[in-house]
Amino acid sequence: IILVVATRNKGKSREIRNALNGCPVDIKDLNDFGPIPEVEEDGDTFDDNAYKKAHFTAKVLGVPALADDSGLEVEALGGAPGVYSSRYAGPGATDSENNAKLLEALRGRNDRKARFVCVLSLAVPMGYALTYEAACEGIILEAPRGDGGFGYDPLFYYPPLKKTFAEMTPEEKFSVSHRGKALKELQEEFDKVMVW
Ligand code: ITT
Repeated sequence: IILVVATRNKGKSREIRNALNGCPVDIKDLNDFGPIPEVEEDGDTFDDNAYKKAHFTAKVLGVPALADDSGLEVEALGGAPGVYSSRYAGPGATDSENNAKLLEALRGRNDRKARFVCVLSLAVPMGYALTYEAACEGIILEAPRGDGGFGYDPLFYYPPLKKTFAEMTPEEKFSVSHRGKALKELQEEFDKVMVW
């Protein structure tokens, strides 16, 4: 069976591939295919966008697709950047531009609570989609720490492990992150319905 991870984000794709490593499915992502139409991520919620990406990809490629829509919600910024996390500093922004913009937005603020949210949507061609959602709470630091992970990881400090996501090993991040938790829910359901 082929499962396409409906993403072009290499950090996400790596984490999802690692998690599904034991499943006997042939995992691909959008970078493994030639040019295919882009889905417009214009939903107001992670849920809407995850569903759109999964459905669109399953339909266009004719194979099951797993989409991840995720982002960072900062309490003092009213939940921003939220669904705009990947383009917080503008269309095509790099991770470091987004991180710089976040530090600027929080400059001088003491309330630095934030949470990462991940919604996974699993769709088959012409079928319904299953959805899994999870979050992880932390604090936005005043300067980056660590060089693992991707996106906002160097700024996201997770108090229980006293590390940023970028200072964790991939296994540590998986055990506590929004994506790790959502993937575990998905895997439990796989285990109930699939006979490998
Ligand atoms: P695809 O739509 O192709 O999957 P994308 O990066 O545009 O890629 P999203 O719209 O879901 O995906 O945006 C997610 C953004 O949220 C991502 O680019 C990061 O900036 C941030 N993000 C999500 N999960 C993260 C994580 O585990 N660590 C750090 N940043 C994360």
